[in-house]
Amino acid sequence: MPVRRLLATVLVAAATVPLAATPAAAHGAPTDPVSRAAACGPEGRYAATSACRAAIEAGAAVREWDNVRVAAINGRDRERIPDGELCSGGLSAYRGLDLPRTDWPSTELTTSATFTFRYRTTIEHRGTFRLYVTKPDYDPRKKLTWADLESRPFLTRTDPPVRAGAYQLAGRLPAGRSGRHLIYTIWQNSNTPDTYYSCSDVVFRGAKATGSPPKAAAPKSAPRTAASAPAATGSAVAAAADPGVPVAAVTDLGGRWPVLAGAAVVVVLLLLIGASRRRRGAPAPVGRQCEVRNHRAGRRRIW
Ligand SMILES: [Cu+2]
Repeated sequence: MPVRRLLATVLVAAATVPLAATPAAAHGAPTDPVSRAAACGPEGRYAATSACRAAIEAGAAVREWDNVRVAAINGRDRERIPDGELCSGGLSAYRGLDLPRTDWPSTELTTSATFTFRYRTTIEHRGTFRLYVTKPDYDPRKKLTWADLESRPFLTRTDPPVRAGAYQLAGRLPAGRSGRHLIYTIWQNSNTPDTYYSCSDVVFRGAKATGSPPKAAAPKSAPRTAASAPAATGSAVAAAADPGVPVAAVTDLGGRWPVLAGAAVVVVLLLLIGASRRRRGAPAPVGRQCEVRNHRAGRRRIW
């Protein structure tokens, strides 16, 4: 029925408007193997662990789990990021991520196995990912230094594909590791001045003859940003105003159905515009003000 189709089209279009108009949330972090910032994020499943609680107490702005970001590094990571502060990118707002602990949320991996790393993105950027692994004698009880990492990345990918809200970095896990290690991910943007730093704690197991796939040591967290809530609300509104309902109801009302259908559309649009304005009215957190400046051109929300 044309009216249903029209209503559905208008509602879907209206539901997407507030998302497109919302300022960009942030940028990204590894979610598989899960990074400390993503694991401890407010909606991550690990926020209640001792490690995350200690990190937040020491200072870890994990509400912005995807914003461990430093401008103007230009590839001079080892000169600019001090030893002992690798996981925070040297940012005092994230210093809790540098805590030397043996109980950070970790992901179990199989040495030498093929693996697709996932780096969740809230704004896509162009750039190169470099992944480093700790040397075989790594000691998680000490703060991470550059000397703890292999000097060369075991994986490098430039502008990898994005699927399901995450960059997909297909590759192979490092060989010759066992037990607790750390994968250090550097994402150097090429279309912004920024570089992102992330620590993912992992536990390596030896390769199995059966070739069973790697398993996570704990339930995997797919951290959601605040963006998930408005998106869900938008869908809920669209579902509640399912065009099938008003159209069926008004068939008994003679020629008044176009008026009622029009009124329903107007009401839904007003609700959505109101919600959008309320969101825009909220003051941007400090970390996001510079980000909005940096990302005015390339802003695109993908989930
Ligand atoms: Cu960004």
